[in-house]
Amino acid sequence: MITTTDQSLADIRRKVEAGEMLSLEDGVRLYESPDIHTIGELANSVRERLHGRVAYYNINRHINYSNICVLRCKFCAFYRPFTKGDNRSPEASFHDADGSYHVSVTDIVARAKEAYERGATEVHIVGGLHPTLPFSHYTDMCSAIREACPHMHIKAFTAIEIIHFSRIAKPRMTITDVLIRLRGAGLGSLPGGGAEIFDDRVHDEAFKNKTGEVEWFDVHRAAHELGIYTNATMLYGHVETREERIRHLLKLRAHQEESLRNRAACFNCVIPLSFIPDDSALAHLPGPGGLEDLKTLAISRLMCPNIAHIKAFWIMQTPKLAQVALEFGVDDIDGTVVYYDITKREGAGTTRQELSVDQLQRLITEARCTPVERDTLYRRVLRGDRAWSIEGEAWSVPYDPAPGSGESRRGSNEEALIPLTLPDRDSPDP
Ligand code: V47
Repeated sequence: MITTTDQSLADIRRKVEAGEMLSLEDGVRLYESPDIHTIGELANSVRERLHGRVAYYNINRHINYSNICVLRCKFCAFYRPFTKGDNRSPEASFHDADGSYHVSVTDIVARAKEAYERGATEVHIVGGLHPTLPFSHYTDMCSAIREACPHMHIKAFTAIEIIHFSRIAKPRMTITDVLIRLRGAGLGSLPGGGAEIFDDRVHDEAFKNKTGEVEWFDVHRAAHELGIYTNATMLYGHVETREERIRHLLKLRAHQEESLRNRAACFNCVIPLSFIPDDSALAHLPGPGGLEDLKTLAISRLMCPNIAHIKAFWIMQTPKLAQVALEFGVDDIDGTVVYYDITKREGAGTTRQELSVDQLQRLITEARCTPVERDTLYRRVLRGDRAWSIEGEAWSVPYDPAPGSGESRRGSNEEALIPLTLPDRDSPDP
């Protein structure tokens, strides 16, 4: 039997092997240990118990509808303030000299449709808290995408946006009613953003004006009660301590326990987001190094064994580190993405950040894992040259891969493709 190099981790190993939950103190000790090999081995044992050597990716498209935001989060380099008196029509997209931009519903639908026609299964939509757009703007956005892309999963709006919608709706709406309305318009699930670190001190220091932990959980609780699956993030490597990260993960684990026991849906995955300081008000901080990234991903796996998936978002952790992380507890590296505005490692310039399916599959196979294309809810995608479907579903979606695009290359499951049928517009949303 392999013994730990860091003998002080022996009791944690015993707990992990027995499937026991780790404590706050265990989590802090894991962080303090220099024995990255043992931490990785333990995280990998949980990952293999849940998923074997399968590693997931998806064909998706991120769309950021606007960076205009009433908040001023210190870690964020994405937002631009609203210009008072700006009453341009939401029907016109613009990109101003100060970097602020807005994408109209028509243009969002065009982007989603382009991705859908090339085989994307998911669109991931988030943006800033815009002070003047009405709630109907967001329901219209979802229903227009649903109409144009009947089987595309719409994963949209962080908990913070959902709270914003409940406040701007006239008359004000409950979180549950906002979610019901959005689901009726085509929303499939919620992304995990806006969680940052669940701690009052960190909140006051880094994102004071943002609604905090209680409201974030209110939204995810309401979603889970309605049967809407959600994700959960943790933004690490800025002003928080390691202990505060562990407390954050424990809060996610406790919420998941409740959701698994009492609610119709739960968290699909945890996504630890590595802080990128560039151009933010915290640009003087160094940000987390690669080893800290790896430890955080592995420790997230160990602290939250009741949340099925741990995602390394390659945009933030980089493709190479996401690949290494596949041997340290991670089982998902997100998808093709194509455009991403919230963080840019390359600094100013293009927001195009894309991995092709070939590149995603290669990252996974080089890590000795089996690539599996998933949809947003981690169902297997059955993909052929010209159509994709979801395991267990009676419909399939034709697509036309265009050379050079992220969605252009075939997935790994093409041999399992079911016979092509035209999409049935009356079938339930994905
Ligand atoms: O909420 C903002 C973070 C989040 C920075 O659910 C930053 O599948 C690093 O939530 N450095 C949005 N992070 C992204 C997000 C996400 C991403 C990928 C997949 C999913 C999912 C969700 O990005 C924000 C904030 O926590 N963020 N600024 C920054 N400078």
